[in-house]
Amino acid sequence: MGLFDRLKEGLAKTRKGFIEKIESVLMHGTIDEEVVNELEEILITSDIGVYATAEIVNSLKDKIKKGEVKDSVSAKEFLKKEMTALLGSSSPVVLFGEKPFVILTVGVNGVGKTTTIGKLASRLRSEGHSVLLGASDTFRAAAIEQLEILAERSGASIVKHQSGSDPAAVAYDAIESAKHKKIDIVIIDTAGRLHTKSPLMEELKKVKRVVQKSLPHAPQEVLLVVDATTGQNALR
Ligand SMILES: Nc1nc2c(ncn2[C@@H]2O[C@H](COP(=O)(O)OP(=O)(O)O)[C@@H](O)[C@H]2O)c(=O)[nH]1
Ligand SMILES: [Mg+2]
Repeated sequence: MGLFDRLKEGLAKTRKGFIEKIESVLMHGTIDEEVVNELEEILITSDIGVYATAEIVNSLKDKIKKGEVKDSVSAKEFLKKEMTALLGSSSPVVLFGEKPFVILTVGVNGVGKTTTIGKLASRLRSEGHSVLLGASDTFRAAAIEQLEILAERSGASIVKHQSGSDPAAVAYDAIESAKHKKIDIVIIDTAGRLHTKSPLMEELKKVKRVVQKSLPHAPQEVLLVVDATTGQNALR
């Protein structure tokens, strides 16, 4: 096989999705120790995490021993049930403290902070909460316009200043306005920053300090947005 073909084959393997990998292992119909080991490897390499994988594999082995899982069909059924159970179900956001409940978003550039704010705002609105967005990303071009569109779509209010203005001042005004209008939740959008860029990290600290001048226990929640493809390491 030529170099190019080998490369193509290698890439095809990584391209194969998680479900496809599971299916190809279970294709043979039988389920024995070797198949279980292969499944374990897929779970680990798909970033399910060591603990969760051990839990799934151990209960799979247990089911096989008891004869409750005998073939690939019942194994697949079992895996599906087990993994859905591990994910758990979503529960409504619990708000606490004096109104408004303030959520500050942080994360590196382009990770999806603003998009996540839009989704979160829609969900909170659908749960019956009033929401105000603070456009504290005054740095990136069009960041304010992006947030405005998301506010409009989700039925949230917005507090914004001019592009390039002080993010902390926007956050302060957002909270003041929310207090005045008795709004339940404020979500502050911020400019992306790497933890290594110290002036920007200082700016984030300032946002927090200034926010606390308006509402001492705020922000009640800091939402770190990470890229899911980073895997479990993002939590370290
Ligand atoms: N594939 C994918 N793209 C996303 C997701 N969330 C956001 N994006 C895109 O990533 C880009 C940056 O998102 P944005 O929310 O502006 O990131 P921010 O800089 O952290 O605010 C945009 O083009 C989004 O459409 C996601 O979950 N999946
Ligand atoms: Mg953004």
